[in-house]
Amino acid sequence: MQIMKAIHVPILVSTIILSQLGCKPPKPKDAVVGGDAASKVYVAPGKYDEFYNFVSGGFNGQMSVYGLPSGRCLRIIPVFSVFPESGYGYSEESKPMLNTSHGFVPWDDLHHISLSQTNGEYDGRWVFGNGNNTPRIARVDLKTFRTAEIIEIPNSAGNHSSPFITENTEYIIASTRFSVPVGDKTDVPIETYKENFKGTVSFVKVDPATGHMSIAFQLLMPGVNFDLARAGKGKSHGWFFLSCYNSEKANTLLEVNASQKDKDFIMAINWKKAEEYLKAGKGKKINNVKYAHNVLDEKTHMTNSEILTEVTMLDPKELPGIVYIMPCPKSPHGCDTDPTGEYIVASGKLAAVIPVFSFTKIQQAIANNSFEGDYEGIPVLKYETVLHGEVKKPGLGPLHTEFDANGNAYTSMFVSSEIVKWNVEKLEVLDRVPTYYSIGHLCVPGGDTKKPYGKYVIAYNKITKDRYLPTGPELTQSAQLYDISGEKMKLLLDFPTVGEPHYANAIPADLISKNSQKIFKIEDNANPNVAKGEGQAKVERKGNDVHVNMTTIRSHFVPDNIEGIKLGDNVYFHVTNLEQDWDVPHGFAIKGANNAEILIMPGETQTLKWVPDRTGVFPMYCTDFCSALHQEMSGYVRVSPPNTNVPLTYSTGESVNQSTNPK
Ligand code: RUQ
Ligand code: CUA
Repeated sequence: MQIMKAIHVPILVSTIILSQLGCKPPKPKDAVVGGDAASKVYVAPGKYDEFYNFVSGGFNGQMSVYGLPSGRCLRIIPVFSVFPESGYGYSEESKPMLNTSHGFVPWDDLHHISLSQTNGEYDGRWVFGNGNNTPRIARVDLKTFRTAEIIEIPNSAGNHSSPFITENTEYIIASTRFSVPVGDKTDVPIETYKENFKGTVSFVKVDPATGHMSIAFQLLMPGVNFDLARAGKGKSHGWFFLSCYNSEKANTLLEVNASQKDKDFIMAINWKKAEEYLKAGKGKKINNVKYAHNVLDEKTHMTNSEILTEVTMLDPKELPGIVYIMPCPKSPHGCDTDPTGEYIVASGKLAAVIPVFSFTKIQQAIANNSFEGDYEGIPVLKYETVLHGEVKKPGLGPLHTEFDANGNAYTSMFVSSEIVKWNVEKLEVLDRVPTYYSIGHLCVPGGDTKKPYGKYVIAYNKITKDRYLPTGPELTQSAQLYDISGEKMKLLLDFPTVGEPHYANAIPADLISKNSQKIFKIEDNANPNVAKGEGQAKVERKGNDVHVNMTTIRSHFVPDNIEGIKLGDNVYFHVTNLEQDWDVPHGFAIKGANNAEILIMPGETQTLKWVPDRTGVFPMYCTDFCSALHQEMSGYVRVSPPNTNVPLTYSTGESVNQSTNPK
């Protein structure tokens, strides 16, 4: 999140600016918390939280899951980043998930998440996240809380405006932050930005049965910067609204040069119309692209990665009726549609008002051809004709808006460090509360759907300063929970978060907990190297590769003594966890492996590749405290010189087995 350097000193600067605006700056850190706050967030031992809060991790490339109202961290889900805790991105099965057209990219910047929806409400099946840097979208399966699929987005550079979901999860929509040269000629002078640089908006289809993603089509857009978006809902279902800045098309010093005009754009996209053109064969096949598509196979627990080479492009300049432009004050960031689908709220980072557009008026203006001109061949609607109205004096630096079920909106104000509650219909400010400090995103449970659950708003703050015990130069990121059940918002709780949270969703716990998978059935395990019982454990040599099909059960490995490995071998430990009880993982680690240990869930097979770099005897052990005799869960592997005649043998207890391919 970068706006201007100066606003990173929030109190000082906002005091100055706010005194001009007549709003009050946040009070110092010990602002009053209501006397009943503790009981409102207290979840007694053994009791459950009411909501799961899925929070993006920003620069850590992960998602984290909190219980609400307690703010307890329940899990970190690795998505775009390797995760030593589980071996995600290290095990042979999971490595291909992080494959891209640039090769293995084990990190990213995850900003926004979207829970899957049916009829505009959360259905608890999947949660999607964006990779901001190497443009990617991930799908996490909420049965297992695991990343099940990642698709790369071609013709995109910086997948910030993503992933936005339509009301039946028909599409996940992803737009490029940076416009770049698109097409055959990409090696062009940067100063030819205005002629050669283009933006794209990608419509990623989601298979309703499996969740599998594929790029249905892309729209070729003017070379601006796309920022944030929301799909229409209810009456505006079939439309999509997208904020963009840099309508100046600057390619240097954007801080100044992209803030010249007093209006940038919200784009309104009629995706049903785009679908018609696509059906009518108006799309152009583009074959100079390369993008990875990685899917986890639930039966083998392995990820398959393929590189795709084609997308279909629609050009709205030539295909009228797909895209319209609405002028919008000053570098809009958040673009949010209210639960009815009638209102589109645009938050201009540098604007003094919050404009609210009306879907009905947009439709009328289009029908009446009420355009003020065009921008690169795309019709521009007149601001006044599509405006429902403006929220006056909302605060400073509006970023994002969420909604409750009673017609109210909650907008985060980065510069004035507050949440402002206002009525969507009347555009009246109703309440404001300080946040500590410099709020970015905010989340109301269901606040981006047709049926918000309300109850709370959570602030995800950029600056922590004096809220927690100091931890050196780097402080924890902070979320804050407010009660919104009454007229006035009330601060209940601060809780630390992981990474740098951007957007988050919160969903009633029972929509997910009832489907939570407890084990993988061992009889369904189709991993090619599974050992479904200790009798199937074996060690085999294939040239320089040695495959150890190993089992774990409390509290031993089979085999636990292996000899005959040679220096120069690649050793693959395919470890199957034979347990069939909930919450009994085993881990596997071997001395000298320059890789993570791996954690294997009941019924699962995971593979650690080890390339020994010296001869000797190497202990291996279980890394997860699984039983009273966990410390005994260990074994030895002997490595000999390349020309050794030590035969390849393996054993557990007394009986020693000769490998079937001892050479
Ligand atoms: S953007 S605040 Cu990606 Cu607002 Cu984070
Ligand atoms: Cu298995 Cu510890």
